[in-house]
Amino acid sequence: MKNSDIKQLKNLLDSSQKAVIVTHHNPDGDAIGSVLALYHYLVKKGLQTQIFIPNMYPDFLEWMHRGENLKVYNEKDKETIANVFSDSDLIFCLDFNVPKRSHFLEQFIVNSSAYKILIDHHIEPDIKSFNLIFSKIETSSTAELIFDIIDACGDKNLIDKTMAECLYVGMATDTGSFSYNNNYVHTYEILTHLFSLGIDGAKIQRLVYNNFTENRMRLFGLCLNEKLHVLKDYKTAYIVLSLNDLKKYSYNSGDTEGIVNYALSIKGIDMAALFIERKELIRISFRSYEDLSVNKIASDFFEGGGHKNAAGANSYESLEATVDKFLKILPDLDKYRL
Ligand SMILES: [Mn+2]
Repeated sequence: MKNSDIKQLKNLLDSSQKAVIVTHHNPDGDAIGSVLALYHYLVKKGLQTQIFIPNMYPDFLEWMHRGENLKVYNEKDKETIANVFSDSDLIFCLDFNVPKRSHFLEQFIVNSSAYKILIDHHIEPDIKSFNLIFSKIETSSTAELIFDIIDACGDKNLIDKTMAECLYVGMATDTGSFSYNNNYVHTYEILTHLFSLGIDGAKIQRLVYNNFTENRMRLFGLCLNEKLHVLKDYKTAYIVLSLNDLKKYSYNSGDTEGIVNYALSIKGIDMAALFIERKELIRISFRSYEDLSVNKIASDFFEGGGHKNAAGANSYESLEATVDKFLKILPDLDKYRL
């Protein structure tokens, strides 16, 4: 983090009145945790702040203190939203690297003349689209970056228990509860501070992870029992879910979160993929260990991206064609073990 960037941010915070915070489509724990922590900070700094998210977050994040100004994009509010964006001095873009990842909100970001600030940890940020960029790939989560930025602005004392909970959720969910992407000493230094503010780690873990609906648990059962394919020769395991499977278990957004990690947890497997059929596209999640770059596979074959060991992509071919395409990559997998 450059001193000059922090200085610029401090000046912006002092000279601005209105801010908007946005995050990516299908917001996850890090997206929402980061957005809420920053929201509480900006409010404390005296900024009139509005959060917009492109679509609803999953149920297991519902308990977090979201303040009064969080709105989910809605087509019929388009004009009002456009006004808020154009009326705003600052737009904070959190946990995504290119405007199109914010889906419905992209148009408002691109069209607004507000000062655009990116805070993110995905590779290859689109530098042309933002005025000020805080991008750090080697960090556990965007939440961790939010902590560092607040700290660097000299405002660590403004982080309260509510904000600490939000930051903890971001850090925990982006690291599988500190089971991957978890070798940064600094992550634990931050955690020490968050716990000193009185957060209850066990309670948050329970709220975030141990609150499956019966349907979601049974959907996991289906995945592991019937939908999992293991290709030992390629050290690869993958799960394929059709629209019908999802319908049968009354799928809700977030229900498939974490399934792909089970495939990766099989002994001898170092790459896992999850294919989910949606109405208009196939959503793919990739996970891998160590040197195997699933980010590169996602971008080379499916116009996706993310992190080296955790990436996502969309496919506009059929479910079968998409899986076929994936299977054809496997004989050349060693190319991606960098
Ligand atoms: Mn993240």
